[in-house]
Amino acid sequence: MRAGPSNAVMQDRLKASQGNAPQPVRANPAPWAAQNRSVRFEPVSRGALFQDGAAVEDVVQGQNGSRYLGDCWLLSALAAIANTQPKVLEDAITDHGDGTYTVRLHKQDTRGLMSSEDVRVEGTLPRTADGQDAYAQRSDPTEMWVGIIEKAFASWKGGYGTLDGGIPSDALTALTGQSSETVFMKGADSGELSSSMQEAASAQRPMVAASRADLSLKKGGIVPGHGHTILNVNEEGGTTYITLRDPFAMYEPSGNDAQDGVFKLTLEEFQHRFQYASWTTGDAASTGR
Ligand SMILES: [Ca+2]
Ligand SMILES: [Ca+2]
Repeated sequence: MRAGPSNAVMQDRLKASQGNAPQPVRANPAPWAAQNRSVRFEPVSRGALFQDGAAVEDVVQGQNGSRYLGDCWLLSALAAIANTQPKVLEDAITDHGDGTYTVRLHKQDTRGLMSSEDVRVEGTLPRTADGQDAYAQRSDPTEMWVGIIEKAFASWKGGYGTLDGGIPSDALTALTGQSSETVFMKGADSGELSSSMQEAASAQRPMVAASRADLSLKKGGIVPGHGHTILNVNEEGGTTYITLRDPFAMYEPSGNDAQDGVFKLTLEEFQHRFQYASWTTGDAASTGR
């Protein structure tokens, strides 16, 4: 079945034609390729795809040296889907029982037509020379889903290096098979923003956001040019709050309890510190051939 472009896609095109396209995000100035030399692939001892299902905390981006890969755009989207529609992640992966896995990934072309591709990968995961996880980290060393999906993306796009920088809504679409809507913070009406974001959150749509590529954000504890997960949007006493998570599971403004990357901003603070937010539109995938 074929479908025309959704309203969201047309809106995005309109915004793009006004010079307002989502900018790719990656949160590290160092080049990626030089850090890749020591990585090798190893089987996972007593590994399972999921331990207690897919959860936000399962997703941790690696930092420093050969552990780092700038795929915050992908990992923030994985945490967003785990937060709202974990079954989508469980359904996206097939375990063949022979040490290989297939991940179904979707792509939407400029006309809005969705197509899918099944990407089969071996169950070995990348490790650094000193025996640590490279790229996505495992909070539970036996839980593989994040590493398998990251590996399938790498295979799909042409290597881990191609994941170094990207657009979070592309990852949402790839995993859910749904088109996405992106709203830009600059000049947005805060009332409209508040209602559309609250609506998306209460509809359990996976939501992501990109911080501005402004180094001064660091002083306030926020990683600049970085994909974040939006965990919640709610209103208290007339003020709209956005709860966010840094996929490193670490960086946040002070006064936000445990240093786990989860923090809360008012909508006004969010508008100043972030470039754009995206969420799925909920349209069912229209899979082309
Ligand atoms: Ca889990
Ligand atoms: Ca926190």
